[in-house]
Amino acid sequence: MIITAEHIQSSNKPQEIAHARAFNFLAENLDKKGLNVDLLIRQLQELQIAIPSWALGTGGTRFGRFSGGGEPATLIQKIQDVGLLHALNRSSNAISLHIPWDIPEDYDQIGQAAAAVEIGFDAVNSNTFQDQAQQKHSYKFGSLANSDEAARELAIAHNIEVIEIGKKLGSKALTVWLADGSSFPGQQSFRKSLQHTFESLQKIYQRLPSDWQMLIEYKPYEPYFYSTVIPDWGTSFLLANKLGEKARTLVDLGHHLPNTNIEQIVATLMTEGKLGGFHFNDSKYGDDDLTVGSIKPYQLFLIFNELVAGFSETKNPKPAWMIDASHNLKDPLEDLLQSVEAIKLAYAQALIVDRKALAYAQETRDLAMAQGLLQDAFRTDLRPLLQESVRQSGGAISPIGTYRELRVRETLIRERGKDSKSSGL
Ligand code: AOS
Ligand code: ZN
Ligand code: ZN
Ligand code: ZN
Repeated sequence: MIITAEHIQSSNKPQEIAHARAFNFLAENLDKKGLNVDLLIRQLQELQIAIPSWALGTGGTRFGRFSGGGEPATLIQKIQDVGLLHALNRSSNAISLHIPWDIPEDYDQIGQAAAAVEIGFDAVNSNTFQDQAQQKHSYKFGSLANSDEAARELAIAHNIEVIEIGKKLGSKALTVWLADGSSFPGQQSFRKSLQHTFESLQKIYQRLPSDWQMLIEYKPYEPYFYSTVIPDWGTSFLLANKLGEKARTLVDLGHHLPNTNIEQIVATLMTEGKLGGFHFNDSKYGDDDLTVGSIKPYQLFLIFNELVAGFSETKNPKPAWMIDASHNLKDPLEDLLQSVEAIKLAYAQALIVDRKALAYAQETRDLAMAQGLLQDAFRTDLRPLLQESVRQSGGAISPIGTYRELRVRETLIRERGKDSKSSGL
């Protein structure tokens, strides 16, 4: 299934008059506030969010899995699915692969499939949280942190192999998430496991090309429930600092204990130039991996508020923008369209914050004004601006509407079958 420019145009056509009315009204108001609408549109167009290969199929819980059908069963099909998203929203021009779930067989063929739908390859993810068939040493008690040197060496070799795969695809980053940890007090030495983790990461870091980054995730619990070796941003930051310039922290929004102030973490990391990337998702309780913006859109806005401030006030390089989600109930492609839209809306809201007035309110300790300035931006309905930016890029005014109108899922089920199964968790 391919979505063409003609498909998009004919789907946009009946919406154009109403859209133009809403956009012009908004643009006039933004203009009156002294905002440059054309610049906002360009900034929105430039924000591209990578799609995780593992979120294109139906996720499961430990209780069951209910596929919606038409899942991409091969890497090429996953690339094509991201191509469908990108054709609709012009905002998802890259895929993030997980190895060994997505090992390419024929690199030329994979490269061509990606080029055909105008997408590239974002960070490659290593997987040392599962044992593969015939694996010599188990990761049951850890990978880079394992007390067994042979298991550590295997995990190091795997990460180096992932870098090699990424190099052939044009990726520029390796994301490391470790499940390593313990479920019972006394099970392992905190200090030894952290030291092993550092030394293992160092060996991987030595093999990182000069224009690559190593992105280090943190997570307080799960799959183990007493400790993890990299439980929080502080530990990730510590490792990144010790490793060197190319290592940075990756913030997965679901990897925090309840009520953690994530926007403050973002601000601190940016000040130190160590914010490497994001795994966007949303959650109510833990690593729920729900649609971005579905539970805490204000938090998402506050995070973007720090990001936008950090872009001009710190030297932090542009972070890698990725989604990390799991779809148990919704159509994965619809869910991803909603997630990308939520991210871009939060970005747009942060872009219209009156930063001069906010700085003045902070200096003069005008608390009501400071809060009001943020909420004024958050409560401005910027959807027509986002729609206009996508429309001008050749995308759909209502991506999900067009997706449904074109009967994309039905077509994918027809092409791939009801029971096709995507690799992943
Ligand atoms: C796991 O909780 C992390 O979020 C990782 O990013 C992981 O690699 C990804 O979720 C795929 O399972
Ligand atoms: Zn993640
Ligand atoms: Zn996670
Ligand atoms: Zn998650």
